[in-house]
Amino acid sequence: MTLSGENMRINGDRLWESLMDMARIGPGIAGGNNRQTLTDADKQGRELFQRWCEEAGLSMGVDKMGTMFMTRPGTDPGALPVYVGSHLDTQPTGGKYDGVLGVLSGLEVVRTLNDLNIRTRHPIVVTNWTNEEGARFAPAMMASGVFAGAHSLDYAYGRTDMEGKSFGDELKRIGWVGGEEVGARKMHAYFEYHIEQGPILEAEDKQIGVVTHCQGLWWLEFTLTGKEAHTGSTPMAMRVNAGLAMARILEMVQEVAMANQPGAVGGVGQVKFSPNSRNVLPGTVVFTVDIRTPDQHKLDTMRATIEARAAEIAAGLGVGCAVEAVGHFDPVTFDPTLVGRVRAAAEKLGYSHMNIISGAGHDACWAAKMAPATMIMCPCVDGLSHNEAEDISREWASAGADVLFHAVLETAEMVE
Ligand code: HGY
Ligand code: MN
Ligand code: MN
Repeated sequence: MTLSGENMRINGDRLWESLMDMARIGPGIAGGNNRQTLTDADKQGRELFQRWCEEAGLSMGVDKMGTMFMTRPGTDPGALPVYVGSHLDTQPTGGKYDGVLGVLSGLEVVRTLNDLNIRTRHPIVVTNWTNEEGARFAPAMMASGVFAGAHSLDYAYGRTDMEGKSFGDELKRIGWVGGEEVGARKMHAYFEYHIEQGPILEAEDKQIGVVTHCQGLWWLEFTLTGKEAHTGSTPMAMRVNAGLAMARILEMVQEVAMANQPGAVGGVGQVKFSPNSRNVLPGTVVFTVDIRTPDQHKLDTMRATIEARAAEIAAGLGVGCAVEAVGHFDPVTFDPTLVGRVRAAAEKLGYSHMNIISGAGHDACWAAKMAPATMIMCPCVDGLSHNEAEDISREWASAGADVLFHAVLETAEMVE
């Protein structure tokens, strides 16, 4: 078979089959997945991925955050590897493709190189980052954050889930504490292929998102302290109502996000009332405000405004208010050379494409601190993600993986 550019395509059926096989591990209750980080399901998913990679001739390295690095050797032992990664962990009510598409498409790139008997000067490393989602242990993109030096290993190990279990203990429990120092690896380049998780590509009828930037993020964890009291017999004037304070703060977050349009978002996905009894006014209310925007100035002023106004709201109700930033990264600009290669690959392959800013956070955002990095996106149905109904077409999956293949091959340098 002549190896000319546009003829080289990945095996879409094989990729789809791998996606469906992985989706059987940690099934959700409505067709998606619940394969949260460091659970037994995550352990099973890791073992399956490891087996597939070893069948494809890759050798495994694991670091102290449990991130899996699966290496295909290059011809030049002195050449830094091209990394192709994403994550296998999911939200509790996650979809089958968020993260998984990028990891298994990286494996498909290697499988296709093997099929075509292509050697590359740079090694290629397919990567599964631990705890991208941050659902069980905040922050999101935790392992790639430690890799980039944004968090210490001790900080990460000490993070606890809703049941008080620590990240470090759970990583040990599933047997995935690796020996490599986190961040010791050096990268020539990093690629991440991911579903858009938003409505733009589908609405614009584009097959490929050429990701130029990723919006920045703050996760602000508020702890409001009220007074536990009977919801029936406590007069309204006597209440120290942390639940009411939370509601007013949520309304204010919505207002601040809307005041910073276009391009800003703000909301809350998780609230914990204690003691969480129907007829007890909460003693404490803990919730995380998630704000994002591609604009650095807006990101910082939104945070300052929200924290100041939340303190006023709480004080007006006599409620204690403490806030801790439990997640953050500034807006990211991806590497123009790699972005150009993604665009050129889409054009060479005849796929429709457009520039896009990533709404969701990704491990690529931290990888970009360590090496030239960029992303490729495919559409998802109705822009839906972080929902078990998340869906993509086989054609979308394959088109993005083809672009990934060509961009990675160009960067890793095919050896004639
Ligand atoms: O929060 C995010 O953007 C990612 O899905 N972890
Ligand atoms: Mn993801
Ligand atoms: Mn996600």
